[in-house]
Amino acid sequence: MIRLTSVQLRQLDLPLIHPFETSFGRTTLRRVILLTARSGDRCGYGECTASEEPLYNSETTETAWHILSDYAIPWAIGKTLERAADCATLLRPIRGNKMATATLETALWDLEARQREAPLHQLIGGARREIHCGVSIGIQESISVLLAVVRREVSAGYRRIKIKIKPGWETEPLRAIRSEFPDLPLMADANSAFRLDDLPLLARLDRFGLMMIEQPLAHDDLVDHAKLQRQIRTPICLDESITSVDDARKAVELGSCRIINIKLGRVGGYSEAVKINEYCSRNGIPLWCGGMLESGVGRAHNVALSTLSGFTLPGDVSASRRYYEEDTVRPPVVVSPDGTIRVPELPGIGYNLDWDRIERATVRTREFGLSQPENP
Ligand code: OSB
Ligand code: MG
Repeated sequence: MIRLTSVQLRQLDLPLIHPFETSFGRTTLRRVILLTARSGDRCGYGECTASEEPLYNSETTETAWHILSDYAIPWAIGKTLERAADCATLLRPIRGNKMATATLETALWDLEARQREAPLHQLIGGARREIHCGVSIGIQESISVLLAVVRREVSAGYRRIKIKIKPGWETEPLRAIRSEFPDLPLMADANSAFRLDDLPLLARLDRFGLMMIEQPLAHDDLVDHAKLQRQIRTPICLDESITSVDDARKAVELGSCRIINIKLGRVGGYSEAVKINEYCSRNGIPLWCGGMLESGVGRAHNVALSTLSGFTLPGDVSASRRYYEEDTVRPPVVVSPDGTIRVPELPGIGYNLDWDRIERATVRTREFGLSQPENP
């Protein structure tokens, strides 16, 4: 039983070690929301994966703060939930804004696992004790810098390399990596930067033997992706386009993709992620866990998610120190030399929060309790 007695929101400003560049922009500082949900003497933690700007999807850190503060938290506080899984039902009337609602949903799953003194992977029905890790490499200033980064990540043991592409930064970077690493598991993520008119160019990427091309076309499109998939050999993986199990089913029925990545925030949390896992396992669609440059708490949730049976491909779950000098959890998330993360067996997400680090990164805080008026 979860009776939500108080919630704390904190915004943390966390500088990235290196700027991260995609087809839609450059990130130098992550503004993340850390949510603490309390029931009696237990707490659970969630991290909001919305970006600073509405470029990956329509949400931002600021819109998530608003939706959490003015809707999701006031609706949930004081309520008694049988299980964390009931949170999704409670928040269902909120349209869109899934990264906001997932912040609370994932915190409640962590809380329920801690109440049961069980690791979160067990509560969600995970099947792995070790997960396979890949890396996502942003757009670089030159091919030689890109090659240096790829060499470093390959020597660190990562099991697949993904590079970000955009029009004008696709063929040459992929050709350069392929000629040095003919057998490397390699893929490319366009973050919606191409159009169906680019079909000839995208079809020519087939020769690089990519594991997949991620989200080449519009964030909200399934039809053109299906047309494209019929014309290219490289499997399409959808990211932005899949926000629910219904989206996944429609994409699979239309032939819009052969692979799906799941991000907890994008689909609204564990309840929906578990449904997508079941649907995709039944239909032979491989899954992997995507990333949104999470700090420790979000990364720990990604580790738990990656234990689900359908997550058969290496995900974008990498070591904290690729992005952050200091992580928000202790010990930080580390990757072994063979490119794996051992799934922690401690209760909940299985990592301890580093409150000293969190305090120093906090730029605003808001508390919600039973005694407070609903909308102060
Ligand atoms: O599309 O997968 C993406 C980062 C920010 C926004 C979108 C994406 C990404 C990544 C980073 O690829 C993955 C990671 O967290 O390592
Ligand atoms: Mg992506």
